[in-house]
Amino acid sequence: MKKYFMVAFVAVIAGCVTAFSLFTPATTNAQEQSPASNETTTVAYNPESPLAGILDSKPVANITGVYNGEISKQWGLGFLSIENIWSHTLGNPEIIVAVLDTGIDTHHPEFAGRIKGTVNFSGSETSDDVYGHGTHIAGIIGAGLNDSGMAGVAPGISLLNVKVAEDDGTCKIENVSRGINWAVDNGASIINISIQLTSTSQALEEAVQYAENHGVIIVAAAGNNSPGQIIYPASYPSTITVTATTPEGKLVPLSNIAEWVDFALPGYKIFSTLPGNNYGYETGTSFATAHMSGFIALLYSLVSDSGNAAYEQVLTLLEAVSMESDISGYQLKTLNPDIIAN
Ligand SMILES: [Ca+2]
Repeated sequence: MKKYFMVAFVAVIAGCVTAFSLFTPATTNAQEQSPASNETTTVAYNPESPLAGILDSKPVANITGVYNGEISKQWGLGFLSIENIWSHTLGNPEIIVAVLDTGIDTHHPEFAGRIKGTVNFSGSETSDDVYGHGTHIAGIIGAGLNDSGMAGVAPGISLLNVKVAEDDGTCKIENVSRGINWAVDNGASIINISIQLTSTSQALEEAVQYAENHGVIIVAAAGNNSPGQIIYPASYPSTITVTATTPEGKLVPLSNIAEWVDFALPGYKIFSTLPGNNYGYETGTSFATAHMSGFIALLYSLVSDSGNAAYEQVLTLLEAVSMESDISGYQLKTLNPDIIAN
C-alpha cells in the first residue's frame, strides 16, 4: 500500500531539510521568546461589523493580563487579535473539532476533560500520539486557558482524537476517508486535516462531500515543499485551505501556494503542546491550518443556530472577517479580526 507523508515531515522522509527544522528547536526553550503581543487594549468593536449583533448579545469575560503570562510565546494569537473574541467566548464545549492526525496525547493537562472521543484507524497499537504532530495541532486549536503552558485559539471547545496517521508520520488515503466519516458521525463541527495527500480516491471525495452535506467544515493544510503538485483534500473546493505566514506577513519558505489555497495564517515558530506534558515550536502549513480550525470553532461558539444553519452562518462570519492580502507577491485571504474592533 502506497503511503503519504504528514505535511511537516514530508521532506524529512525524502532526505531533505524539513520545513520546520530550519527554524525551530524540537523542544521547549524557556529562554526563547517568539515575537509576542503585549496588547492589552480595551475591547471594542465596530457597530457596523456583521459580528456586532452577535457580540452584543454575549457576556464579556475578563481576560486582562493574559498576554503577559500564559500566551506570551504565541504570536499567532496576537495576529488574530484574539482578545476581541475571547472577551465574548473562549469557545463552547459543545463545539467539537476533530483532529485527524498522528493522535493526541490525551493525558496532556492542557486537554483535561475536553477530549470527547478517540478512535484509531492507523496501524499503530496505540491511539496516543507517538510522533508528536497531532498533539501540537490539538494544542494550537484548543489547549486550555489554565494559567499553565499556553492556550489554544479556542481554549473552551472540545476535541476528537482521530488517529489516521502512523507512528512514523505517514498516512494512507483510506484512513483519512474513514476518519472524516467517523468525525461527521461523532458530532464534529470542524475537521482539521494537516496532512498532504498527493493523490485521492473515490472514497475520499465521497467523505469530503459527506462532511459538506452535514454542515461540517474541513480545514486542510496546503502542504509543504511540493510545488506544482495537487494536494488532497486541500484542493477540493469545499475545504478551507491554509498556507503559512511569518510574523512579518511573508510566506513561510517551502509553504505550498496554488490557486486552490484560500488563506495564509501564522505558521512560523508556533509554540504548542507536545507529548509527555511538553511544549515546543514548529513551523509549517500544518500549524497555520490549526489556527484556522480554532478560529472557526470560536465563530461556531458565537452562533446560536445548529446544523447546516450554523454552517452557513459561520461561513458568512468568516467572510466578514477575511481580507485580501499580498503575501510575498501572492494574493491570498487572511483573517482581520480587527474589523470587529476599533
Ligand atoms: Ca494552558
